[in-house]
Parts: sequence; C-alpha cells; structure tokens
Amino acid sequence: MSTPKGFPDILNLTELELVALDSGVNVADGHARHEPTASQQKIIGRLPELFGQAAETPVAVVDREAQQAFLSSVGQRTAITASEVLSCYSSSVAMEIFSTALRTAGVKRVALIHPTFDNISDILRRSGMSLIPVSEEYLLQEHADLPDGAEVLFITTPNNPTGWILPREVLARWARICAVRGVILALDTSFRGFDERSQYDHVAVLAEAGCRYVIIEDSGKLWPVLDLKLGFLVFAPGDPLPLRKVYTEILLGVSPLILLLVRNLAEDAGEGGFAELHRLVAANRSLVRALLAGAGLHCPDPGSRISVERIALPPGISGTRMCRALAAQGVHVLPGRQFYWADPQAGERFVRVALSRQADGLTAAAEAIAGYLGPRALGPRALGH
Ligand code: EGV
Repeated sequence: MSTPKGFPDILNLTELELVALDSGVNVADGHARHEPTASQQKIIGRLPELFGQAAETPVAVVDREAQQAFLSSVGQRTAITASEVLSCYSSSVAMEIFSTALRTAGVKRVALIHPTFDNISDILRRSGMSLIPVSEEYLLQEHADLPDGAEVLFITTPNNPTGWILPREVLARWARICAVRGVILALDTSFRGFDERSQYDHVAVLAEAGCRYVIIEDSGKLWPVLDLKLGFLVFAPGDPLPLRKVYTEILLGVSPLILLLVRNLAEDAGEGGFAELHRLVAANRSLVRALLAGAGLHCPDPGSRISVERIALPPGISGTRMCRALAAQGVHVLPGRQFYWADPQAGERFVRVALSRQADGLTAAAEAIAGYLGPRALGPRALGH
C-alpha cells in the first residue's frame, strides 16, 4: 500500500511506540508500566532466589508448571490437559512461528478481524498470506459465513483496541463452521487477563466442535516487570501444522527464570492480583473518560475492560495529524489509522490511549488531547450556539 497523500512516512504502531519510550508522556504502547502492587514487589524482591530455584529444577518441570499456572489463572483448564503448549518469549514470537507454519503448510488466505493491532496483519502478509477483513459486527451476525476461500479465521479476543469480546456461543458457532470446512480457527487472547468475560474455557468449546485451532496466549500486557514475559502457542496434539518444527528452528525454549517469574505472577493474579489489576484499569479508564467527557469527547467502547482505550475524534479531525502534533509536544498516543489494516482512512477518526500507567501521565495525555482540539472539542454549547 502506498503512503496516502498528506501523510508522508506512515510508521507502524510499534515504530511509534518506540519513539514514545522514555520521552515525555508515553501512553502509546500497551505494555504494563504502572507501579507493581505490594505482592508483585515481593515477587520481584525474590528474583535472586527464583534464579537459584530455576537453575536447580529440570526445565521441563518449570515450563509445565508455568504453563499450568498461567492458563489456569485465565480460566483455560482444558488447554492444560488437552492441548500442546509451546512457551515463547512473547506473543509476537508465537505469532511469527504460527505464520511461518501456515506458509510452510501452503496456506494462502486468512480471514482476519478488522480493526486490530497492525503487527498481526503485517506478520501474516510478510508470510505471503492474502487477508480478508471481517468486522466485529459481522462475527456476531447469526447467519454470517466464512469468506470465500478462507483457510484460517483469525480473531483477536478481547480485541485491541476496542475491547470487543467473542462470546462463548459465537465461538461455538464459528468452531462448528470451521470444523465442517477444515478451516483453522486462530485466536489471539493477549488481553484476556483484563476481562473475565473472555476467560471461559475456549479449548473446551473448540474441542467439542472438533475444529482445528491455534491460540496465542500472552502474559506481556498484564504485569509491570520490565517486559519479562511469555507468549504461549496452544494447539491440538497431532495438528498437521509444523508448529513444533518451526518453534525448534527458532527456540530451544525460554529462560526458566522467566518461566518461574510468570508462574509466581500468575499465582498471585489468581489470589487477588487480577482483582487489583482490574480495579487499577477501571479507575484509569474512569479518569480518562471523565477528563475527555469534560472536553466533549467520547469513548466509543463503553463495555471495554482492557488496558487501552479508543477515543473518537470530532468530525474533520485526523488522528494521524493529531498524534503528530501531540508528539511534538512530548505526548505520545497511538493513531487509529494503522489498526484499520484494510481501510486505513476509517481509522483516522480514532486514537488509542494506554491505561496501564500512573494517573499523572493519563491526566497529562487527556489534557493535551483536549487542548489540541480546543474550543472545537467543547461542542456547540461551549461556542455559544
Ligand atoms: C500494543 C509491540 C510488537 C506490541 C504492543 C501492543 N509490538 N510486538 N511488534 O507488543 O497493543 O501496544 O500490542
């Protein structure tokens, strides 16, 4: 796709997130950058001890226990007993392995949720896939069918940036369709730790329908531990995709220290850590919404509980231009455009703010957005009409 007129140098979202690192107010990336809780701080304080424990224990045991702890903390019981699980350094590494396995198997057409974080479409396209957009609304339609020729249906749930969730009965419906057609149902569930409504037992539903599935799990958005994190590739034993083969071309395994850290954080999450995380995100969401509502702006995803928030801009305002202007003032938010991988123009009406932050950064970001929009953001009443 060529760069559209008026927007030279459209960077991908991660390039924009990189610019935001360590500069001014960073509410760009979705990584966890809030203060650790007291019990997380305790786990961090035990890192030298965990190092020793990791060195002494057989790695297969540490790996399995981390997978079990993580999967059970997000409700994925059947995955523990019925799926094969491969631990990766991040969900994007898992995604890259999945995409390469698809290419190796000769898969060419992927139906992909739209909008969603741009590295998913970028990774699939780099593997030579042609992509067919499917909207969240379409996925929920009772009589919706798979797009012609689709060999994979890929859904991010909860979706990034909208927080939209694939309900259990809708997953069951798509799983039955995929089973009949021999289509692989792929899920990216990186944000599910934030929302209990997405923590029903997905593999139980998929196995019941008998479809092929690949799930990408992620600890990376949840805990503020300097990007020490894991992604997990979850799939049915015996699936013909060469996932294990591609995995071993890239990794022997992940660090047992990170495995132990994730296990401890997952256990803490189950013992109240998630409740605390949900309270933090909810409080930050309320703060941002209140500040923006005061400026006449609204958030189009009222039901979202994930750690990012989409903001709708008034007519005539370009998110790309606004993000550039704010970045020049040292305030970094993400434009909506790149999330709309099949229809970039449709994303111009939005920006995204990360909520896994301290309140002062969020306040500064919301004020900068309101300031940029000026009296326009205040609506007709403020203009005296
Ligand atoms: C988000 C960063 C990668 C990604 C951020 C993200 N980009 N991995 N290329 O982790 O929502 O900000 O998913």
